[in-house]
Amino acid sequence: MDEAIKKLFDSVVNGDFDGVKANLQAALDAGSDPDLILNEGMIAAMREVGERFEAGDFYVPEMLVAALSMQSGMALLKPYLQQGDRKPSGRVVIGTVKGDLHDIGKNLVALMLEGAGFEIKDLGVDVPVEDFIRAAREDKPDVIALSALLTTTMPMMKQTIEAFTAAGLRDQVKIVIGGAPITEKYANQIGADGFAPDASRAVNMVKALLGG
Ligand code: B1M
Repeated sequence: MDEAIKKLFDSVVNGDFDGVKANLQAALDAGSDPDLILNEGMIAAMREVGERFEAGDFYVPEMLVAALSMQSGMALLKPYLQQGDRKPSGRVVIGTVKGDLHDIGKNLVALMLEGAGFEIKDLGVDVPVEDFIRAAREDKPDVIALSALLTTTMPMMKQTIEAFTAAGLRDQVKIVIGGAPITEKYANQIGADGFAPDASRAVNMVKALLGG
C-alpha cells in the first residue's frame, strides 16, 4: 500500500487530526486514486477502530475521536470524490434511523449521490419515522434512503416502511436501505426497494431503480 495511505490509516485510527490532513494531502499529491485513499486509508481504518472496540482495546471516546478525524479528512477529499456526471438525476431524502447516531457512512452515501447529480436532503441522525414521512410529503423525493449501523436500530427500517404504507405513501417513493449490519436478505424481508453494501454501489442501485 502507498506509504502516505498507510500513514493516513494510522492517523485515522489514532484520531490524529493533523496527521489525517497531512497524510491525506500527501496521498493526493502523490497522485493516489481518491477512491483508494477513501477505502484503504479511511474506511479500512474505521473497520480497525471497530475491531479494537470489540476487543476492548478502544472505548467510545477513542471511537469518537477517530470518527471525527475521518470526518475532518472527508472535507478535504470531498471535491475529488464528486467528479461524476452532474445531470440532475432525481431527489433523495436520506437519514440515519431513530436511535442511531452513526453518520459517516450515511454522509458518504449522500456525498456520492450528490456527486452523481442527485439532489439531496439530509435529515441527519436519530431521525424519527414521522420526519421521513413529512419529508416525503413536503419534498416529494424519488427515493428515501435509510442508514442503520446498529443491530438494535435495524427494526426502525421496517417500522419506517410500514409507516409509509399506513400513510398511503408507499407507492409514491422508493425506499432503499444500507449500513454495516444490513443485508440484501433483510432488505427483501422488510419490503425495501433496494439495498447497497457501500456508497458507490448505492449510487448504481439508486440509478438503476430510477431507470437511469
Ligand atoms: Co459505534 N458501533 N457505537 N460509534 N461504531 C459500531 C457500528 C460497532 C459495529 C462497533 C463494534 O462493536 N465493532 C457497534 C455495533 C454493534 C452492533 O450493533 N452489532 C457499535 C456500537 C456498539 C456503538 C455504541 C452502542 C457504543 C456504546 O455506546 N457502548 C454507540 C451507539 C450510539 C448510537 O448510535 N446510539 C456507538 C457510538 C459510536 C460513536 C458515536 C462513538 C461513533 C460514530 C460517530 C459518527 O458516526 N459520527 C462510532 C463509530 C465510529 C463506530 C465504528 C467504529 C465505525 C462506523 C463507521 O463510521 N464506519 C463502527 C464499527 C464498524 O462499522 N466496523 C461502530 C465507516 C463508514 C464509512 O462505514 O458506516 O458501514 P459504514 O457505511 C458504509 C456502508 O455501511 C454503507 O455505505 C457506507 C460507505 O461505504 N451504508 C449505506 C451506510 N449507510 C447506508 C445507507 C444506504 C446504502 C449504503 O442507503 C441506501
